[in-house]
Amino acid sequence: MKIDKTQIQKHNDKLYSAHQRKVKQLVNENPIAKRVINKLVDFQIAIPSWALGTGGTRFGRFSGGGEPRNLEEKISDVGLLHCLNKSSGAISLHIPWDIPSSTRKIKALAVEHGLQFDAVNSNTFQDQPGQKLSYKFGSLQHVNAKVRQQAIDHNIDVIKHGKALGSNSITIWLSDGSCFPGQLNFRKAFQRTLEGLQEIYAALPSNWKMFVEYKAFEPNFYSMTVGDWGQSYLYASKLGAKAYTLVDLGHHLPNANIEQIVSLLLMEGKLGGFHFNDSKYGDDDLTVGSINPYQLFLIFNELVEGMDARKMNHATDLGWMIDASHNVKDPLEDLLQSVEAIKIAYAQALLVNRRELNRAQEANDVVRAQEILQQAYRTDVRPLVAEARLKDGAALQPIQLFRDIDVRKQLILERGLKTFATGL
Ligand code: PSV
Ligand code: MN
Repeated sequence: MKIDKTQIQKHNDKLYSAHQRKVKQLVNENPIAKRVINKLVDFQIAIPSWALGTGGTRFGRFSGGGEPRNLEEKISDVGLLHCLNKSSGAISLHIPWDIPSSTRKIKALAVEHGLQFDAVNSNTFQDQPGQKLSYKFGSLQHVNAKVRQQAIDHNIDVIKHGKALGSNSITIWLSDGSCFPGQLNFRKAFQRTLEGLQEIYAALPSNWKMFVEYKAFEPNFYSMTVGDWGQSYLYASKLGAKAYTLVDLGHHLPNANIEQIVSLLLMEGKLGGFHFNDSKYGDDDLTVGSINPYQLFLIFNELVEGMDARKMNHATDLGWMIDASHNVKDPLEDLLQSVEAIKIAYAQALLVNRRELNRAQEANDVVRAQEILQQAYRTDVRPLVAEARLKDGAALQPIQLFRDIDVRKQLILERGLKTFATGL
């Protein structure tokens, strides 16, 4: 299915005058509002190929119908999102779930939808049909060198797929670790993992980045071999300049100060990018901004401050990706909400009066510092985000348009009610 430009136009016409009033007011009140709009136009967030179908828990999965059945349909779904919000111009693939049958055709399809290929992801957390050796006791950390080699070869293969598609980064998330005390020699597990990562690193094309993603627990519950940002940072530092830490917001223990982690990784030039989601208890993979939007804003506040300090390009110098799972919402609506939440947090962070905040910090004026942050956070920036979409030819209210033109119904008609997307 494709959305017609006239459908977007009609939708925007209906909402235009009310929208315009709100934008004008914001621009009058905020001298930098226009600059914020331009930055929002440039800011793209990659959609994970594995989040286009209904997610599940170990207790069940309740499919919503019309899910993409193959890579072509996944790209088409991201194309729909991008058409509605002009902010989802990239897709992140997971291998082997998304191996293209024809790289040439898949590339052409992506171009047709205005999409790029963001980081490719490897998978050594599951055994694939026909796979020789099992990852039950880990992959790169495994006591058996042949298992380690199999995992290394897989990652190098993922790089090859990514290279052919025009991607320029690989995200490596290892489920390696242990479930019980005594199961693992931590030092040996770390060293074996490092050696494996070094071999993969050696296969990186010169313009590529390697993102080392950490996670506190699950599927291993006693130790994870890349369990926190410190461990990821250790690997990334030992690997070299092309290796970075990837922060998945759900991969921390409760109450972790993620914004501080982000600030310091940025300072060290070792922050690679994000997997955005939100959580209440663990790796819940909920819609980013649905549980703790203030934390998301505080993360972006550190990002804007830290990236500006290093003169980085906000749009292109870090990997911006969503990693979520939708058990009860329509996946496409959830992704539209996710992208919106990220852009809202980014816009609010851009509005923070940095000079004043710095002055308040240097004067130990705690109250003033909080006022400055919350002044930005409590500004309703949604009209600015909508204006950026409008400028780019997208919809003023993407979810409303998605519902008005019955996108899901169309997808069910095209693909059927009982379809199954690969992923978790
Ligand atoms: C692991 O929980 C993770 O966050 C990694 O990024 C994986 O690649 C992804 O989820 C798989 O769903
Ligand atoms: Mn992740």
